[in-house]
Amino acid sequence: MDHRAMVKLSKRISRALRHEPYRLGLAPDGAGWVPVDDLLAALRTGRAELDAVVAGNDKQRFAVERGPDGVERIRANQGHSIPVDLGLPPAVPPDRLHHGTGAAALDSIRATGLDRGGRHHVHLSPDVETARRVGARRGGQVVVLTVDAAAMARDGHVFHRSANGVWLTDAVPARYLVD
Ligand code: HQG
Repeated sequence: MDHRAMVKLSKRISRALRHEPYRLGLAPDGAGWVPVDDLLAALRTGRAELDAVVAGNDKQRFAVERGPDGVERIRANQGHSIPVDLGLPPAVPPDRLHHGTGAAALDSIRATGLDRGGRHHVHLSPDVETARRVGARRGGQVVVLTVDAAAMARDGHVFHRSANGVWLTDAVPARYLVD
């Protein structure tokens, strides 16, 4: 499979597992897991293609494992809009985390802080480079914000670290944005 085909399939899998499994006739369990065979059938794709996307994914978006019933299953590591409980334990974040966004959102973010929008959490990156890449998806000028995660944690905000190193929290009030 060439790179373009991998990206395309990765997007289809993301959409299926994070946003619209029900439209495809898939029934994720409470933690977002779907039997691999069900996903292959729903997307009309092959196992080799799926394995290539899971292994070659730039961001490790998906996890594949054998469930307690012996059936192989897959889920997205984060980014859902459907209700799922990923079961991630609270974790102590690094002192500083970063969030990349477009310049157009800056005034609003400075006024109301970062909100989770259509997802379950605000997504924060451990390093500036990753945050810059996330922000670049918006087009236009990229802004990388720094979050005082140490202060947030001290004040009782809960963080989780997803399986691919993205830091998740419910919201970032504006006062924790550091210049
Ligand atoms: C912005 C991708 C105005 C926020 C990425 C962002 C990431 C506000 C957008 C992951 C705001 C939401 C998540 C406020 C937040 N006013 N704008 N108060 N608060 N925003 O896509 O963090 O490829 O839901 O800055 O790489 O961009 O899907 O979040 O621009 O890891 O695996 O509202 O999604 O990963 O956009 O990206 P998103 P995100 P995947």
